[in-house]
Amino acid sequence: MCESYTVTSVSTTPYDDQKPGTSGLRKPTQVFLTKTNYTENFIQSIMTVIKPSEDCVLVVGGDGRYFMKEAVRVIVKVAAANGVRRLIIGQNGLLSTPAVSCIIRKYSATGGIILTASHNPGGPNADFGIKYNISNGGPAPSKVTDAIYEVSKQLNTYDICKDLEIDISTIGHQSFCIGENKRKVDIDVISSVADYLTLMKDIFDFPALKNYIHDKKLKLRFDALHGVIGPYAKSVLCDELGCSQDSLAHCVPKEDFGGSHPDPNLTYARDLVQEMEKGVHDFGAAFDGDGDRNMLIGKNGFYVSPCDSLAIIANNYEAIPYFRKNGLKGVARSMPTSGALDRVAAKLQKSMYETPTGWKFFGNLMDAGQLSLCGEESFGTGSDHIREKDGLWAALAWLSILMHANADVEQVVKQHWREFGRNCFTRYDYEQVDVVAANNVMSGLKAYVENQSLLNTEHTSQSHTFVIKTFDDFEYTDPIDQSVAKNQGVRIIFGDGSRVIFRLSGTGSSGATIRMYIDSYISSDAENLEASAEEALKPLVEVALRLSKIPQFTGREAPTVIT
Ligand code: VG1
Ligand code: CO
Repeated sequence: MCESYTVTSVSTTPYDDQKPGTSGLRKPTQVFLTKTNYTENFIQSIMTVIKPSEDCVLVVGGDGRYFMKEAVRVIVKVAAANGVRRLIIGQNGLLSTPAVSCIIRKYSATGGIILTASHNPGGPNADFGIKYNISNGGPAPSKVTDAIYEVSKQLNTYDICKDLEIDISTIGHQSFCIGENKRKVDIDVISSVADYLTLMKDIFDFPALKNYIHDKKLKLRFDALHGVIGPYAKSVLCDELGCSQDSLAHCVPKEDFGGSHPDPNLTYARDLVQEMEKGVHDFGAAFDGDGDRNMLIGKNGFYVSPCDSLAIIANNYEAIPYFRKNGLKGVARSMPTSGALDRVAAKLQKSMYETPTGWKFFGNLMDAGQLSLCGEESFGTGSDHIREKDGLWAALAWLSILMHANADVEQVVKQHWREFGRNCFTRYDYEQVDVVAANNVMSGLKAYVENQSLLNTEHTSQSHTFVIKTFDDFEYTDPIDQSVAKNQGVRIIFGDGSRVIFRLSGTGSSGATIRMYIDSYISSDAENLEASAEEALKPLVEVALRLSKIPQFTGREAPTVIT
């Protein structure tokens, strides 16, 4: 006998703002709290699009932020009413984004719903988010998110099992009977960490890493910024690799991430940088709220740019058992990510793909067996072991490289520059800019794309002269399904290979965020190879600001964040 629940159809009013951005629907938490049925509507829209069949299995979990548990409750009730056969839920609702991807693939699930606004702050006065992933474990492609959005704009009713309440705090199995024909729904609450840990042990040589850390007396510091990675970091570092508990910083997930941004960059993960600067720890890593991003820091605070990190992992792929076994099929980077990877791909004679911003664009290539390793400048690195970027994976990849090279972080990075030259990279973010001003910046740039009047013109700053060779709006045709993504960022490429890119963020929850990306190449024999990247980038930054007129249009003298 199983407990029975009835399905109620509730009438509702559609919303016109439930359009998923670069990575899911992200809004101020207040929107979810105060707009009637806002969550129910969106979950119903997902259900209407995926049309759960009798073998539909969904994975559900999130980064622990405020409102997550409430959202899990809603998902259980609406999914059960819509015919989902089985739900796999992380204990207490906690699952990192990479873990969701891993679990979808491992159990051949139909998809998953991830409750996170990733690196955006959390709490009643910050952000919440909901993201749908498909059966390959990756973020839903645009055709799916567009369909969800279309449904959401016309939704008049949602189905719900109002009284179905489940316990998500205890690992175990529960079954319920739904509706008149007693359709069965199975709910499995699983360990947040176990499946992901098994996968990591498959990819990396844990016993060797443990010995290496022990023999070299390495001191590690992993900072979870109070996001979901805490329990994963504890399990991997302390329980498996034998590190002491003081390797863990901010590793207890909090609903408001302790009041700060769970964003692993030099600004918001300042604490880690300061700790590393003391010279006590050998290797440090910080992760974002949902655990898919990583920032890596070496001894004495040596910073590894995410673009370099990707290129260095590619060049050292044989240090990672998974790649040794499966080979490196091809590599990819998002368009604004620096060209450091391109140089490695050329040396290794591997295919290199340049995709629009957002992890969903890597999925098809991976599914087709053409892509093994990819990354984004936004502190995202990953491989085809799952279909999301993976913060902890990146840290373990680096540990494997350090072990293989028997060198420290700084030595590995500098050796790479000496071999390939150095792509200095920076990103300026202008957050919460007036939407009209942001659009003016972009239309000004697009006018240049239209009329091509700046082609071959010279732009000088601090005795550097840059000649514009390409001024375009990036467009991408997926090599696998031929789908086309237009308007993916205005790109200016100069004669020396340096690049400047402008685009508007698709993950903010209010106002507009302008991102300006600068990628400037220093050849391996240059005197300033190891000098400060900031200095090296100055001339190009100045040219970029002049061309885009960001200060004039936005009234901002300086960006909100520089990474
Ligand atoms: C940003 C980054 C992008 C990343 C996305 C999701 O998008 O630039 O590279 O894939 O966030 O990351 P946008 O549209 O704001 O530039 V996560 O860790 O927030 O899911
Ligand atoms: Co994230």
